[in-house]
This record gives sequence, C-alpha cells and structure tokens, in this order.
Amino acid sequence: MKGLFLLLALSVAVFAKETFVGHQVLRITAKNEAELVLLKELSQQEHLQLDFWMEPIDESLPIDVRVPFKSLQPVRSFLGYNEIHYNILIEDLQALLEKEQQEMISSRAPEPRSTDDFDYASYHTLSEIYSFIDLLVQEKPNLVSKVVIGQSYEGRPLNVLKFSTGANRPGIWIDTGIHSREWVTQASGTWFAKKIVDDYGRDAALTAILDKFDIFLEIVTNPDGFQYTHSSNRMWRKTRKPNSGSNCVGVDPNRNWDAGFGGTGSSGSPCSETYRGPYAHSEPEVKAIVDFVQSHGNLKAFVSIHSYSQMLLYPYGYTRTPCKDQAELHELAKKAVTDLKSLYGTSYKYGSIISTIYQASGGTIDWTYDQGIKYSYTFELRDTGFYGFLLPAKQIIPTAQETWLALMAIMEHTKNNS
Ligand code: 0X9
Ligand code: ZN
Repeated sequence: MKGLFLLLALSVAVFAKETFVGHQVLRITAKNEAELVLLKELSQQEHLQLDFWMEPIDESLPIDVRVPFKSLQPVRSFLGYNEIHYNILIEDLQALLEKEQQEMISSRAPEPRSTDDFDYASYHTLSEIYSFIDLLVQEKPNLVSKVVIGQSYEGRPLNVLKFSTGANRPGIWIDTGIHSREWVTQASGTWFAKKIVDDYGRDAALTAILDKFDIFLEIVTNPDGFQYTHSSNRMWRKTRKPNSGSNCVGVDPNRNWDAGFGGTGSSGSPCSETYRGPYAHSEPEVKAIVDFVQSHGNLKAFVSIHSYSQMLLYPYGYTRTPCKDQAELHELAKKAVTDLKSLYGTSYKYGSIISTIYQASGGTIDWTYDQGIKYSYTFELRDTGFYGFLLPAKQIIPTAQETWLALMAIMEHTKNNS
C-alpha cells in the first residue's frame, strides 16, 4: 500500500503539469544604478525562484519578473523597503494560462487534410506542427523539402523547411522558437511557411527572392523545450539536457554560442534561466545549426526570432564595440520596422542588442555575424509586456503578418546587396 502511494506520488511529480496559482508578473522600474544593483542582488536569491522575463541589466528598461505566490510577500517588502517602484503586469498567471488552454481545446479541429485548413490562429502542439511540416512538403514537393539537421537531446528531429527553386543558391535562414515558451514565434513561423508557398509565383517580390535564394526555416528550434511547455511547464525557456552536478535542467540556447561565450549577460549557474552551458555549442540544438551554417557556407542573412519586447536587433550583444556594418544594418532595421508598423501601427525599437535590450553574451546572431553573415538580425515580437509570453492566440496572425513585412524588407535588401 505504502509502495503504491509512493508510486502515485512519484508519477504525479513526473507527469503533473506545473501550476502557477497566485503567481504574479511584476514590472519593476529602477530609477538609478543603486536600485539596479539591489535588483541584481534580488535576482541572485535562488530560494525565491524568481523568473526574470526581462533581466535587471540596464536601468533604461523595465524589469519584468514572475514571482511565485510564496515569494510575493518577501519581494514586495524588499521593494517597499528600498522604495523601488513597481506595478503588477499580470495579476493571476494561472488564470491566463487556463484561458490559453481552454482556447486551445475549444479550437481543436479535426486533423487538417490540407495546409489550407490548418488553424493558423491557434497555438499548436509539437506533433501538430511536425504534421503541418510534412503536409506542406507533400503538397509542394517542387518548392519545399524537409531537411533534418540533427537531433535534439531527447532524440527529436530538428526539422528545417527548405524553400528552393534551383540548385546551388545562396541561403537565407529564419528560426523561431529557440526559447520554447515564446509561443507566438513558432506560431508565426508556421504562418510564414504557408505564406512563402502561397506567394511564390504570385507576389513579385517574394518570387524574385526565391528565384535567387533558398530560404531555410526552422520552426521548432528547441523541440524538447517546446514539448515540455505543453506537457509540464508552460514557462520553460531552456533546452532539456540535464546538468551534471545539479538538479536543475537545461541550458539557455541563446547564451550557448561561441561569441563572447561566458561573458557578462550570461550565467554560470545551471539553475539560472540564462545558464550558458558547460562549453560553447554544448547543446545539440545549437550545434546542429552551427554545423549547418558552416557546411552550407553561403548564407547571406540569418534571422532568429524571439518574443517579447517589440524590437529588431542587430549585433553585438556581447560587446559595446559597434559591428563594422552597423550603419547599413541600422538603416535596414529602420526600413523594416517602418514597414512592420504600416500594417497595424505596432511600434518597434531597433538598434544593436547591447544598446537596445541588454548585454547578452553567447547569443545566436553575434556568432552568425562573426561567421561572415552580414544580415544577422533578431526580432523580439509582440507584445511589450501586457501578456508577455502568453500572447492571446487572436494576435498570432496579425503578429505574423506585420513581421512578414519586416522580413521581406530584410530579404529584399539581402537580395539587392549580396
Ligand atoms: O534574453 C534573451 O535571450 C533575449 N530576450 S528573450 O526574452 N527572448 O529571452 C534577448 C537577448 C538578445 N536578443 C536576442 N538575441 N534575441
Ligand atoms: Zn527568447
């Protein structure tokens, strides 16, 4: 009997979904360096189990943090005592998560038999997205194929869609979902795939791009993490590889690249959300892209898509030294965000990573830029923190549509200048 109980308790622990009852997301604004220092100290208090959605690195930006129920009292007193200003962004995280789940269940349609019937306005599971990829390839085998560039830690295929209309072309890379909880990115990636197929031969600009370049699109760049956001913890960001000597799992795949690896703006602690990993490219999900980029050898643009903050960023994140193409990348970013805004009025900030968001070392596009891919950009999609990572599904299509305009600006410029 006792054994049965233990087994039951264990299986609950293993299979149960993490809940976030009473968790709040606070927005904290540091008014000076001293307050920032205090907030950095707060973020080091592992027992509070704070999850920084926006890190305390730069006092010019608000800091968003998910606070578990049991830590609310100590965090509030800490902020009150030090007279640090904050407001509540999300009152009840669990309520928002349940709404998201409810919407996913109620919109669940029978398995689509064509990509025309796919529900682009809903969030989907990993297997639904993998089926979508296969369906798209089946429908348009002369335009799109699936390239498996490797395997995730847990053995899932790392699927990349290749859109190609001729041999030996230079390439443009787009990835979404390297941080698994940023669900609007994988959803947008799915929409982009369909858009490319629909527009080829119809839209002159996209056709011209595909007549000169291949486009590679990795929709689920961190499949283990993505699966985990569905099965166990919606707030999972990192990979799912265990860390030796620690009970904490996973590495931040946007701190794991060999570009200023180990520097400021990454953590050496396996329990941190920005843990860089034991060495550069330690994560198979990162290594697969590294190998792909190097063996391809002719990528001209590389765009890595995250959420949230509404920003379009270029290198560097690990150093304040401007990259040598800064002027051109800045002008192009300006054009891209202007185009993006023209659709629904969504405002984006733009600039280098370090000057616009915060210092982050070991990031994807710093590495791709240093490999010689000049048009290396990273997006932070909607919103600016009202829903954060829990963007309602009804914003998926508008987000994807407006982002597509910015992507087109980048791809057209790449076409005309390389
Ligand atoms: O911390 C990050 O990795 C990025 N923000 S996120 O909320 N998506 O995690 C910002 C780092 C620099 N920007 C990118 N390389 N996207
Ligand atoms: Zn991210």
